[in-house]
Amino acid sequence: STPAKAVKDVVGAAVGKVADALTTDVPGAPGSAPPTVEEPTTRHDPLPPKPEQGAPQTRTPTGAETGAPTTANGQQGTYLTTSQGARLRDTDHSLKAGPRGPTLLQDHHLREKITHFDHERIPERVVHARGAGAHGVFTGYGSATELTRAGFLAKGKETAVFVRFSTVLGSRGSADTVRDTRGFATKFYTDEGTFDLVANNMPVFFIQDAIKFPDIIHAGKPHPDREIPQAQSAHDTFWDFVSLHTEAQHHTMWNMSDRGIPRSYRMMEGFGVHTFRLVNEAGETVLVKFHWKPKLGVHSLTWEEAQLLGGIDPDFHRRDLYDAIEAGAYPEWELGLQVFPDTPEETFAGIDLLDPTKIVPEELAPVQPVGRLRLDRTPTNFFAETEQVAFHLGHLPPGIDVTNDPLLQGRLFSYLDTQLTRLGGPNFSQIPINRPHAAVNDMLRDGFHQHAVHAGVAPYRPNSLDGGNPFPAGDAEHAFLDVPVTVTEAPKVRANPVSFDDHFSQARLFWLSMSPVEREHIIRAYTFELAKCYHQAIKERQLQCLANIDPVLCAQVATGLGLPAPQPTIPLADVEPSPALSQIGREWPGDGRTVGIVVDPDGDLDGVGQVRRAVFAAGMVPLLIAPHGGTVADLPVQRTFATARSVEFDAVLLAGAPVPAPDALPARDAKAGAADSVTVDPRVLLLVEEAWRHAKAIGAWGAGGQVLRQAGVTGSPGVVTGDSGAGVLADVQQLMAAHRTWERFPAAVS
Ligand code: HDD
Repeated sequence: STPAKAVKDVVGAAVGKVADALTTDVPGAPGSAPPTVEEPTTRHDPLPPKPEQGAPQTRTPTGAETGAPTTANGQQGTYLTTSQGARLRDTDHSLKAGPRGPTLLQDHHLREKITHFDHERIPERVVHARGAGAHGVFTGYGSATELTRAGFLAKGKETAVFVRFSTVLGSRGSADTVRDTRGFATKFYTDEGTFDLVANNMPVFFIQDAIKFPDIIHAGKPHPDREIPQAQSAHDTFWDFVSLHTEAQHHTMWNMSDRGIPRSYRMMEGFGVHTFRLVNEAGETVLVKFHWKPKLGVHSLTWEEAQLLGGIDPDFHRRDLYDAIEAGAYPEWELGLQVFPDTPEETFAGIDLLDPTKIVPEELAPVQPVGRLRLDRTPTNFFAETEQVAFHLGHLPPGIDVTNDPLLQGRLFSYLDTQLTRLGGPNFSQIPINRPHAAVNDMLRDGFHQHAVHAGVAPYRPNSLDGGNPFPAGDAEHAFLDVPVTVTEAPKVRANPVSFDDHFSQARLFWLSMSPVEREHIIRAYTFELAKCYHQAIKERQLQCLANIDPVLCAQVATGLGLPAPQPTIPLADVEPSPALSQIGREWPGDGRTVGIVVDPDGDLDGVGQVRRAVFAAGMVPLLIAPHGGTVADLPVQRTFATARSVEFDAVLLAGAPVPAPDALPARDAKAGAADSVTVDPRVLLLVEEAWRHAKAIGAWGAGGQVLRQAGVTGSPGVVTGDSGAGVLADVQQLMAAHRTWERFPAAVS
């Protein structure tokens, strides 16, 4: 044969081998064994992102649209591909030297898949690692236009926002309901540049100078030797620090109050903490503090609920936020300002506005609403949005400037710095969630993860080669204005102003502003946390701090710890309480609240159907709890006696007295005095007992009354009975407006 024919034969044989391999080795290919599990085979495009959930506007740092296909969900086309777009026929088997042979290094798909997986995690945030985010819209009222040139506060102006709520101490996988401060960080994508309001749900901070931030966080984080406890302040190092470093006492008091265990992210206030400076078109300035006021009011869990939820539903706050938004119960807040004259002293009513451990009571400086925030979209992808969002106090639009608060000054350094490690370099503002919606033309170039294709040759100023671009803007073009505040000539010192020495008066103000039941909760929280400490000296030192705040508080906690109550070492501050600090005594809308409805298959199922519709109509979420899943008389069952726990519900309704299901826990005898002969499923009894203990509204009609009797709660405040579900629900709704039936809690102090 000719040489040409020989080559053809070899190629032909090789092609034949490839063809054999394709027909014998590929699962699902003709001739191979049928797959044991049936996969869907109809080909279709990837699921689109949730409605209207594309990435934020895609712009290059030069402000131009990228024109690239949207990769918001990173998935295009029907077929599985490599990261380079080559279609793949198999991703379940590595390329091996025979079915039983070693894996070949040349398997580029295997290496790409595993290498990418190995690098999926980025460092979690050094604080605020655990969080949940949502998109929304901010609408200005126009009431602040005389105070600031910031355009997003103009009347009717709508600005896209992303908000991330968080705990502070815990790691990414920690529980939501721990006792801790909550972060409330808002990114306003304004036309004039991004504004980040990096707030907390408490208006004060542990320290007055940012140089102490590593200290307080080292003390609050788990002990360095055993790395326990997770996401807790109830341990020695935390109390060691705050008892030695008494400026932390005011913030600690907030943490020990019900504010430390919010019912929901939707029911928290937010505070910018620091005093900021606003500047208007005329160049006039005022000092302000930012406040977020939730439409639903400020509400908390009880400590026992928080603890149970840590095990039963560690994602409670996340779930609550997403469920509410997806159910259309969009959380809302008003942004408000406390406004102070910009005087050289930077004080108001004797309170140092640069001291972040101090509030200005709302009774002295009312919070003036300037706009409304509504969260109406959950993220499409947690990592891309919630994890990669990067906040920074230096992200300021024209019209808002900083003050000399030494905590704020240090934060201005820390937030940019931390993103360099966390997000892998200086180009994190190009990540979709961080991209400004204002045009960007910044002369920053190159660096890791540079996504922009910059045009031009002269990223410097002045230049003649790029026609002088980019040009500096002036007042007419709404440039950012560094307010020309006079800096007093003074020697360099490492020292605080004398006014920063007052560490106890406002902790006392907070304590005195609480209702009896809120004080009781504070006492219990201190007692719990200090009882968890091992070192006697730390408990004694913290009791000394409490003595300087209030003798009653100190005595109660000392009793709980079995220690003597010390005498104050300073005169008790003579302060006026601030009723605005109390969470109790008003009525609030019930949007998105959950109502657990216990269904007895032999009970009033028509009534259950009506009540369920009425709960929906009231903007709340009915969850049917039945002995088994599926449906009961065509009603969908969301929880079973095995999966339901009272902590999930804001109120419990009983439409019957279900007898123990086959999988029930061992029952105990009915309470003395309960005349009913029927035994109720013990899990339903537990549900009612816990709901009662947590001061929640409970309602029953028909045979449901038997459950109340067996639980021993009939006639108790906040427990209603009636002939019809509709009537009972109306009463329960009324009770829910006050959040809890407060009189059920014992109040040791008044
Ligand atoms: Fe901070 C994150 C709020 C003081 C350093 N902080 C962070 C977040 C919130 C706050 C809500 C989470 C942002 C997000 O969701 O990504 N921090 C506050 C408030 C403070 C405060 C209200 C006092 C008034 N923080 C503070 C100080 C420092 C930091 C004094 C450092 C000197 N904070 C950081 C940080 C974090 C952070 C290390 C961690 C992750 C991040 O920034 O992006 O830079």
